[in-house]
Amino acid sequence: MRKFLLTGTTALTLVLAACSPASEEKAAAKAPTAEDAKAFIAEVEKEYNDYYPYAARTYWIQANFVTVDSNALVAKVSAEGTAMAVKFANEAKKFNDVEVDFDTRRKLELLKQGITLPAPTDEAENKELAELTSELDAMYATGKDPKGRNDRELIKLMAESRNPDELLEAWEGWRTVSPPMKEKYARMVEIANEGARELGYKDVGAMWRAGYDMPADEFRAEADRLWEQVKPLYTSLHCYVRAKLGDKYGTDKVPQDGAIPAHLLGNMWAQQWGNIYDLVKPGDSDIGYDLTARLKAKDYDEVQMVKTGENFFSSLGFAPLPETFWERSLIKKPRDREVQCHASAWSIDNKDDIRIKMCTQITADDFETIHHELGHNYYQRAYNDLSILYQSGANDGFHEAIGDTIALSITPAYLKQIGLIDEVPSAEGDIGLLMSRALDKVAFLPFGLMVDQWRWKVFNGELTPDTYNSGWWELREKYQGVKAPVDRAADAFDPGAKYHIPGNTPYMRYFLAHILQFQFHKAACEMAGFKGPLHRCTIYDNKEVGEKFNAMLEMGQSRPWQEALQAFTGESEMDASAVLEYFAPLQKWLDEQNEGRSCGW
Ligand code: X8Z
Ligand code: ZN
Repeated sequence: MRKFLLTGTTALTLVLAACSPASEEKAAAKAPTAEDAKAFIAEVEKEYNDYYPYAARTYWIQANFVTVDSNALVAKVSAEGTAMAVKFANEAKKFNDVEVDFDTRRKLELLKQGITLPAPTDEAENKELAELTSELDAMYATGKDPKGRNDRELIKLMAESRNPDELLEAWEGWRTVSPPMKEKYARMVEIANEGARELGYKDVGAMWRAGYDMPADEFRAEADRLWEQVKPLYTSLHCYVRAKLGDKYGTDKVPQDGAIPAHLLGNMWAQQWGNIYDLVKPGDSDIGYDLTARLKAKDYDEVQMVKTGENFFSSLGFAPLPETFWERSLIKKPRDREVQCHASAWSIDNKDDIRIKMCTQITADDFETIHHELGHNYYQRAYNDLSILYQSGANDGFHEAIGDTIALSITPAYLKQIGLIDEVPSAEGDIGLLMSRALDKVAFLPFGLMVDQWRWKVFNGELTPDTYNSGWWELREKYQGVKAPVDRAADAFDPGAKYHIPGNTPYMRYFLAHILQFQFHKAACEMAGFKGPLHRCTIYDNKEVGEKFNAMLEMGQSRPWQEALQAFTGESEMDASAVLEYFAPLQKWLDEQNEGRSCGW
């Protein structure tokens, strides 16, 4: 999801007024008051309300038609927005010592930390930054491997092929798009860091960590704490999967005491492993259906997949998507032009003009991604009456967790209810069911964590262009136990081959979301009075749960996230216990399977 909020606007009435000699004199004569702060916020809100739809439309056009012209327009809009946001952040600082009401204080604080890539006040550098980010984004969107294949084709190959040579070729091929990004990326880091320092942060990473309603240093520890909770589960899964891959490809290719080569896990980035379920499925406990095959057998097309997602939200009591969603979304890859295929959800006018953009394929993966994206849209619509400064997730992990929470309710019972499968498999298939979920959700956790561990080191200077790539692989190995299948060339820039790096989307949100969605799911199932294992619970058709869910969504970012969490779950801390409870039967089974193996890497 692209976030426009807090990236600025062009009409700088307020700031111009504040910079005129007359008002400077006034300011010197009179300390700012609570009323001044309120007036400032009101003006900011007005400016952002004007800027937002204009910026959103420009970004939308670029993502749907990636051309030299649309890139140039985005660079301009983005420079305008950043300049505005930086000015507002600096203005907000003037009220640091003024006693103001809760909302004014919260909004002032949000203005100070809500910029993903701040620019220095120097106009030329701001322009350069905007051009760099727009170019990087387009380089990813239009990237092709030496055989002319785009990311979508290569992602499909990585999911389906079991030929290690073919997999390696695709893996290496996609990574040829990123070396030319490296220099631009390094310059981008330099400028954005300068911007962060002007705003009083050590670097951009420190600024990102400041956005969690707790001291920035505590947030780092919070992420580590959550990881420690789930690490044993991940290690068991890794051990089992490595053994199975050893059986399939040979232990010479997959040594049983080290990291797993990254091209064998069914995913271009080895971030979710669900596509190799067939290689690792528990022989005596299979799910009994293949959702991709079922979608195809039932002749689902792209739009019907989205309608099915909408139907789930409707069953919880959410109003149907507006007609304009269907008219304006991009649901199918166009044949004749370059688009940014990485899925995203948009709110164009902060009201009802919500849309998704994804090059949908008829697969179980994309069926889930549709729910993910719709979760963003329903969140955006739920908080659309709030101040524009509050139109965001309670924290960014919440925004990423909403649709995923719904997708956890895609259980066999639900699939039967909507006619996608004929029989609900018996409890004997539960280990298979859990395995399939764990391959996506548990395998993701260390990846979700390491991406921003890498970026934090890039922003604080611990990693430099010379060590960008080796630093990336050190973290991949440390957290994921995954390694590059071949030595990487000196100019390689493998992080750039992952959308969120050239796209500059912070990634810790996905790690948090993978914890939060289980916490939400568990709370929802308790609310629904469900008795039984969490992986069999679906909240489909439960209006009471839907109402409580909506109440949390309506809060947007107006309160600290701890309160939003409390409102829905009764807990005020993020906690991975629900992940452990959900996968407890699998953990037990994995430990039995792993007996005699030496796990870890
Ligand atoms: O980027 C996404 C979403 C859009 S916010 C499709 N995700 C991350 C990724 O693809 O790397 C969802 C899961 C993690
Ligand atoms: Zn998302």
